[in-house]
Amino acid sequence: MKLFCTTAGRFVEQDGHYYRIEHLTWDALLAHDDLEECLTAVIDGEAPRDGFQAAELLAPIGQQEVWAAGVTYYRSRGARMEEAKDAGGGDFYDRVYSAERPELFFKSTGSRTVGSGGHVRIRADAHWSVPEPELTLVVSPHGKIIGYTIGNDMSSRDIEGENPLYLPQAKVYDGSCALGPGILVTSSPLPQSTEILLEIVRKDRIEFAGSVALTELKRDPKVLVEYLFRDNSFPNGCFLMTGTGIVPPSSFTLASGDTVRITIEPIGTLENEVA
Ligand code: DO4
Ligand code: MG
Repeated sequence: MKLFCTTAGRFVEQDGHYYRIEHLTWDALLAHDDLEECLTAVIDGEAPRDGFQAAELLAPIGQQEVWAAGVTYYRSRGARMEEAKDAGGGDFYDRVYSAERPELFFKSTGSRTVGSGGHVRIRADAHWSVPEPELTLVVSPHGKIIGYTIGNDMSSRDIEGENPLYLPQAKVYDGSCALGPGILVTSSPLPQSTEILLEIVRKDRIEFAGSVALTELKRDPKVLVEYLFRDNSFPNGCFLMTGTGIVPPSSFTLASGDTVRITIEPIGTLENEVA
């Protein structure tokens, strides 16, 4: 079962049929620990509705905050150590990779987040920018994982590499986050064999492609959520990106007009052009 936010309203997809949700707001939906049961009850006896195909997708976010975990894959650890070595910060990334406490940082709000089909942005004062394709947890106000979506943690690597204390500027700016296409509603963990695929298309050519499987994710999603909820409340629930395991070579930087395509089956594909 999937949940979508569109210009024509909120839709549940089940077995290829789309049902419109009339009475519950997005925030009210994501407050349900038993979202799957709630949606099953909402569509029970309802007829499928037209309108989904013609509508534009919106980011599946209301008042939730977006947080992110970092250095959760070996590939990210290595890339970060390299980018920060001249600033003397490389060691921090090595240490956080193996520490008990994970790196967690604030990433975005709804206003800075775009949905599939929207434009992500690169900072005007950055000269080395990359997408970060990340499995993203949808978490209820009680800290329960109620679904999954795809996230793009757009990052300015030259800014974070100059000094790790610049991380918030490298990570949080208008259009720095994409979520979508919708939410796969399930409380079951995704299989370890699940793959994250990234394609960056430039002028109709694949400029970079990479993939990683969830077996490479060093941290248990439930433990990441447990750390995030320590002494922190999320009255509307939240999104938690789980980190990137795909990093393009250091010679690569995104350019305006590039298309970033991230696929995680069974969630779908998040596709965004760089403004
Ligand atoms: O510590 C820097 C950011 C790490 C990150 O965003 C990632 O590993 O995905
Ligand atoms: Mg990241």
